[in-house]
Amino acid sequence: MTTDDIYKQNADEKPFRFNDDVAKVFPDMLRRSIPGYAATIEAIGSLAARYVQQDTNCYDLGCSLGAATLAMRQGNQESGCSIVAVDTAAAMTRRCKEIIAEDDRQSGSGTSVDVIEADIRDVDISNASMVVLNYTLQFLPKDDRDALMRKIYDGLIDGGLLVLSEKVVDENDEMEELLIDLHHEHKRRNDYSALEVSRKRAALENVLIPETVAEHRRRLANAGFGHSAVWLRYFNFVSIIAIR
Ligand code: GEK
Repeated sequence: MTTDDIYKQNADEKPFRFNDDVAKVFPDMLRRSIPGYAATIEAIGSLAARYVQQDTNCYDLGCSLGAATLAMRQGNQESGCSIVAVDTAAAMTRRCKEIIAEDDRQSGSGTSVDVIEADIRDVDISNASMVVLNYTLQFLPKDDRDALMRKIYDGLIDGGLLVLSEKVVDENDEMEELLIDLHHEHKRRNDYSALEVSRKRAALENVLIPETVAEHRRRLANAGFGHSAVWLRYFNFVSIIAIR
């Protein structure tokens, strides 16, 4: 796995972009930066085994290098299913296609995967039994999030599952400061220097826009989901499931 040293090198203060440099180090970046990332990927596999239905579609929205796609593919027990993996960054979809092709050769899975370079706001979602938004919604302008959630709800079949993982913000300033501090300490334990942590934080300003857990749950309810549950929380990172 190539080590993420982007903010060791990069002092130019440009906003964060999902480019080739990021794609190259991405698995290492997510593993060291997002507390609970490995747990979300593992759970996506377990959830696919329970919720994917025969002859339906699964969607990995903001797929990056396809970690959640591969987990769904490995977890799925049903026949006639297709996974649609979507990302707007060409650097990500290019590498993701290679990773899926390698998995095709090794796993011989019957679940087809279509990797598409597109904006998730523009893709059709239909006949879906599982939709994953693993740390992606946070990169969409806030005003576009309600419409995307309604589109997902409308595209899910009865009993279909949404997994929504996000960085969140706390309503209480003191708690928020503590959670950010704990997250930064976690990153330093994972061998990022204080300077790298602060450069990355600045680069993500206005690029990653977190909301509160209450805002997410309200949006899910407004879209039509009768109930949503937080199944994972690690500092200021959460993963929520909702069933249509
Ligand atoms: C994983 N889910 O490994 N349309 C499509 N893709 C987008 C959009 C958009 N409008 N906005 C951002 N992205 C992955 C990790 S990373 C999380 C997801 C992170 C894409 C963006 O190009 C990037 O690849 C991904 O969403 C977010 O489980 O970097 O913190």
